[in-house]
Amino acid sequence: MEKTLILVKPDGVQRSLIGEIVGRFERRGLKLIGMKFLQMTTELASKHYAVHQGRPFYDDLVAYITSGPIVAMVWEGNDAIAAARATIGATKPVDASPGTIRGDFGMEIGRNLVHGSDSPENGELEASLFFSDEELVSWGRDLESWIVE
Ligand code: DAT
Ligand code: MG
Repeated sequence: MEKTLILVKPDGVQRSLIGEIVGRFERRGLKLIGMKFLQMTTELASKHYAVHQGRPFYDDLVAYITSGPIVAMVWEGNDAIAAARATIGATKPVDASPGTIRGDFGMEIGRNLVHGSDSPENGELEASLFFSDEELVSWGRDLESWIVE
């Protein structure tokens, strides 16, 4: 089963959009298996954004993601990565379709509200940066058969 790490970034928390954002993944049919509220350290941010080290926007990206508390979540499902990224929308909010989180609430790439993993491998890796195995909960959802064939 695929896992995706979803972050409500500091702008999402500051703008009181936690519930709105969480609700979109929940209503989509993804299954929540881990959730916490925290402020990222520079050390955690440098691991999470390791692939972007050296890019011109890297310092601003780390400053932004560590600037206030975030909500970190792991959501599970068949095709969880693709489903979550479609719900989030394009990286640049101006290019994101209305109906997506970034398309409905965002204006700038440096304030794009949400993170979602981009591959099953990175989903596992990123989940392990934020959650221990014990913090991820395996549970049976009673309405599963109404979401998954
Ligand atoms: P995504 O968050 O859609 O997976 P990404 O992994 O390419 O996008 O980049 C991570 C974050 O870095 C992205 O959410 C915003 C920032 N970023 C990416 N490209 C950027 C750019 N050209 N200028 C400024 N910030 C950028
Ligand atoms: Mg990415």
